[in-house]
Amino acid sequence: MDARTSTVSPEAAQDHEPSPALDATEFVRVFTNELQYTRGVTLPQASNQDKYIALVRTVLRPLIDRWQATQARQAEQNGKTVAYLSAEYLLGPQTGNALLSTGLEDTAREALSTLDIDLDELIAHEIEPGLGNGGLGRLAACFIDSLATKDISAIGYGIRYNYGIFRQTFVNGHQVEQPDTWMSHGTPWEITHPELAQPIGFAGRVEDTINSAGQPARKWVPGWYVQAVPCNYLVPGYGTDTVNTLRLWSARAADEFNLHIFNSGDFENAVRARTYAENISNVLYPEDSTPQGKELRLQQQYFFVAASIRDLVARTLERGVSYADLPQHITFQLNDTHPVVGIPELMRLLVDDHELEWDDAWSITREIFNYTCHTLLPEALEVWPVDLFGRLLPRHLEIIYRINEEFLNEVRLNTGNELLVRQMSIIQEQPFRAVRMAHLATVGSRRVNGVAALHSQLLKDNVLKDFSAYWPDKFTNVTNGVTPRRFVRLSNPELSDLLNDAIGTGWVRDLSQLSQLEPLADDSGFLEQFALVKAHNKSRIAAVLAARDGIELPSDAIYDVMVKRLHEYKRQSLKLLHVVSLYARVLAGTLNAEDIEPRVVVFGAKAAPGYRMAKETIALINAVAARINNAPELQGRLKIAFPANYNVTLAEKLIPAADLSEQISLAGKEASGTGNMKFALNGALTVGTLDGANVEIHELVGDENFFLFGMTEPDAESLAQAGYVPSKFYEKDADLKLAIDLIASGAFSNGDRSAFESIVSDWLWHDRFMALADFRSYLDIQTKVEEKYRDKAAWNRSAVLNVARTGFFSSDRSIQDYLDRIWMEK
Ligand code: GL9
Repeated sequence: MDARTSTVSPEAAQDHEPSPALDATEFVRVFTNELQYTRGVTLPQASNQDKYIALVRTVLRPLIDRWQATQARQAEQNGKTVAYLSAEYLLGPQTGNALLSTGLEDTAREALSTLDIDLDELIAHEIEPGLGNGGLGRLAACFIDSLATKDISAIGYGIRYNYGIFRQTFVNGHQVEQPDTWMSHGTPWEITHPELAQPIGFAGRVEDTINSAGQPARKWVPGWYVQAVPCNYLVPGYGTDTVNTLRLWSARAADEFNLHIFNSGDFENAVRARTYAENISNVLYPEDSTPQGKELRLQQQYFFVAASIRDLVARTLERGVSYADLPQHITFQLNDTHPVVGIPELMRLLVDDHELEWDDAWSITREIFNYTCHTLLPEALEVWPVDLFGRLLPRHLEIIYRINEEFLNEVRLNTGNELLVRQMSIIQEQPFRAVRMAHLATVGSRRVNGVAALHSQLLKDNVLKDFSAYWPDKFTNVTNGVTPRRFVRLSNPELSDLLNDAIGTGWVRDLSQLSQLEPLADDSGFLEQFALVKAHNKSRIAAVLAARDGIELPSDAIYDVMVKRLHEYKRQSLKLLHVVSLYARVLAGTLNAEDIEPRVVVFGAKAAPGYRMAKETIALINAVAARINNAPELQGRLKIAFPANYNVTLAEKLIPAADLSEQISLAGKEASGTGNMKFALNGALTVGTLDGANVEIHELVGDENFFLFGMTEPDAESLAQAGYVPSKFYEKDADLKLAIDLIASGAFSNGDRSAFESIVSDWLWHDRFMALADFRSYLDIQTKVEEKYRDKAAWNRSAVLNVARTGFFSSDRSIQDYLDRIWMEK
C-alpha cells in the first residue's frame, strides 16, 4: 500500500482484544466526577440520563486522547486524506462500540456494579442516531469504522439532522410516522464548534468582474447565507490507536442575514427567516431509492458539500500543498449522487475564488472525485430541474453548462454520433429540462463503481452503458461489506466467544480468518455448541420482542427473517404470498398443518411516507399476522411477527437469531444488499435470487448451503420483453390462485373485499417486479428449507459453512478494494 496512508499499527499483530485504558477504580472516580461536575448531581440524585451521560463522557476520555494523537499524526504525515461525502450515516447505538474499541466493557461493568448500576440498562438508555434511511446510510457507517480500523487518514462528512429516520408506529395495522426526537435531550457524543461555522451562500446572481490579474471573470453574489456549524463525532478504530472524525454540519441562521429585517423592525419576518435557514439540517428525507425533487433537499446537498469541500481544501492548502498537488492529498468519494453538486462547487472554488484557469481546475477536479452508484432503478436516478437549480445555485448551473458543452464537443469530435451526444448530455431535455446528476458525477469523476459484481456489470451494460463504452477504464466494482465489529463481535457475543475459542480473536480485524472454521463444520461437538448459540440468540430476541412489542415467540422454530426497507422490488409481498398460501392450503385441506415445520416469520420494514403501495403492503402483512397468529389450525406451526420501527438497535438482536435470511428481490433490481451479508456471517442460510451480492454469497458458500430460486436477470429481462402477463401465472397455479383469492375474499379484512383490492389488482395486472412469476419456484424452495431444517446436523453444517466462507464481506475488505482500485490506484 502507498506509504502515505499509514499501514497497520503494531498492536494489530496482537491476537487479543484492546487493553482497557482505565481500571475499575479509576473508572469509578472519573464517572462520579462526571456526575458531580458536568451533571451537577450526586449519585443518589442521578437519573438514568445523568448516569448515561457520565458513562459516555468517561468512555470518551481515552478516545479523545487517541483522537488528538491521530490528528497530529495525520497532519505530520501530510499524506492523502479520504473524504467520504454522504448525506446519510445510519450509525446505530454508539455506547457498545465505544466500549469495545476502548476495551472498557468489563471494566465499566465491574466499576458500575460497585455503584449498583447495571451497565446494560444504561446502554439500553441510548436513542440511536438514525441519520440514514437504510442500506446506503448504514454502509457509510460501516465504511468509516473500517477506515479507522485500517488506520487510513479519512474523514466522513455529512449532515447533522435534528430529526433522523421517522419512528414507525402501527395504528390498526397501518404505518403512522412519528418524529425521531433523538436530539431532544442533546447527545453526549457530539463535539460542536459554533465558532468555526462557515457561511454557505444560496441564490442571488452572477456578475461579470475582473480578477486580480486583470482578466474578465465571473462572480457569484449569493442572495442569502446560512452558517454551517461543524459537529464532530469520534470514529474509533478497533485494535488500533486511530480515531478518525465524522464531521456533520448543522445549519444556523447567519446573523447579518437577518440584520436588515431586524433593523426594519419586522421581528416576525426575521424569526421566520431564521427558521427557514435552520430548516436546512432539520430533517432527513425518508425516501428510499427514489429522489424527491424538493428544493430543500437540494439545499441540504449543497449545504453540506460546500462546507465539507471548503473545510478540507482550506486545511490542505494551509499545509503548503499546491493547487496542482491537491489530487495527491485529497480524494472525495461521492456516496451516490446526493453530494455530486460538489463537482461544480470545487470548480467554482478553484476558478472564481482561487482564480485558477478553467482547464487546470477541471483536470484537478476530475482527479479528486470518485462516484459510487447504488441503484439500478431508473426512477431512482436524481435529476434537478434546471429552473430550480438555476434559482438556487445560479453560478453552479453556469459551470455545469460549460462542463457539458466541452464534454459534448469532445464526444462529438470523437464519435460524430449526435444520438450519443444527446444520450450522454448532462442536461436532459425531456420530459423537462434537468441536470442528470449521475451523468455529471460520471463526467466529473476519475472512477465510477457499482456495489456488487452483478450491479457493476449492469451499470456498464445498461444504466451508464454509453459512458462505459466511451471510458471503459473508468468503471470498476467494489462489492459492499459490513463491519464485523458491530455485526458479529458486538451483536453476537456468544458466537464471538465460540469463534475466539476455535480460531483466536484475529477474525475481528481480519475476517478472512473465518475460513479456519471450515474443518469444524464436520465436528459434531462444534456443531452442537454452534446450535446452542443460535438457540440462546432466539431466546434473547424473544425476550426483547416480548418486552418491546408484546410479541410472544416460541423458541423452537425456524426463525425466518425478512428485514429491510419496504419496497416493491424487494418483494415482501412474495414472502407474504408464501405464508398466506400455507394457510390457504390448510383451510382448503390440501395441506396438513402437522406437516408444516414450525416457523416464525419476522418482518421489519419502514415504508417511505408517500409510498402508497408500500404502506398498503404493511397493512396487509399486519392483517395477515392478526389472522394467522390467532388461527387455531396454525397454533404452534406458523407465526408472524412484525415489530414496528425496525432499526439498527433491533437488527443487532434479530440478525444473530435468524435461521433463514430472506433476500428475494427480483434479479437485476437490488444493487447489492448488505443485510444479506450480516445474516450469512451470523450463520443464517439465505433463501435468495441471483441478485446483488447474493450472487457472490451463493458462489462463496456453495449451492448446497444456499437456497437459490427464481429467475435470473436475463430471464426476467426476456420475460419483460416478451410481455409479462401476471394473471396467466395466477390462472395456471392453483396454490397461487388460492392464496390471492383468500386475500381478495376479505378473509384478512373482516370480509371487506375492497381493503386490499389495489394490491390484488396490482398483482394480477401489473406486478412490475414479477412476484407471481417467481412464486412457484419460491414455494418449492421453501419446501426444501423445511426438509433441510428437519435434518439438524445438515442444517448446522451449512450454517457453519456460511460463517466460514463469508469473511469476504467485511467492510475492511471493501475499503482495501477502494484503496487498490480507486483511491491509491495509479
Ligand atoms: C442502496 C441499494 O438499494 C442496496 O442494494 C445497497 O446495498 C445499498 C448500499 O450500497 O444502497 N441504494 C439505495 O438508495 N438504498 C440502498 O440501500 N436505499 C437506502 O439506503 C434507503
